[in-house]
Amino acid sequence: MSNRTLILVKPDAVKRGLVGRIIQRFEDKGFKLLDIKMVEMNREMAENFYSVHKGKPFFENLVSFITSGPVVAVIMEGRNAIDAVRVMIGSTDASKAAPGSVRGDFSLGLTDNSIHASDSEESFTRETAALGMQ
Ligand code: FUP
Repeated sequence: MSNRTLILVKPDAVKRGLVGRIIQRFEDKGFKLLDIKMVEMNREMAENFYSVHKGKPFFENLVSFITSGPVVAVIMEGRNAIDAVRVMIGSTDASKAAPGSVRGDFSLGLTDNSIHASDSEESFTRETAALGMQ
């Protein structure tokens, strides 16, 4: 049970002015923000961040989307953080995400699905390193 996780408010949500409302949900839930940074990811950062998806058919599209504008990266702390935050963000395909989840309430997309959250401690370590955080 890991007590820290990383979220990214993705370029679609930053462009739509949703940063505050999205981060508010995690503060409301009880998470403590440990670090927050606006980042314009370059191709190398994006490839490292999403290295587990290299070779998949959607990889190029994913890299081009995540580098299309600034993201807001937040490291937060709270009980069972990785699993709890995954529940709060909702299904990857936002068109199927439950109402009440971030994706369910703010997005319809699959690639442009408004938010990312680490799915394991290993991912958290890889992702924070790719962003130059920690
Ligand atoms: P998630 O952990 O919910 O963000 O989902 P995945 O790790 O499965 O996918 C990583 C990113 O790839 C997601 F943000 C959405 C994107 N993706 C696509 O664009 N097309 C697909 O077919 C699957 C995932």
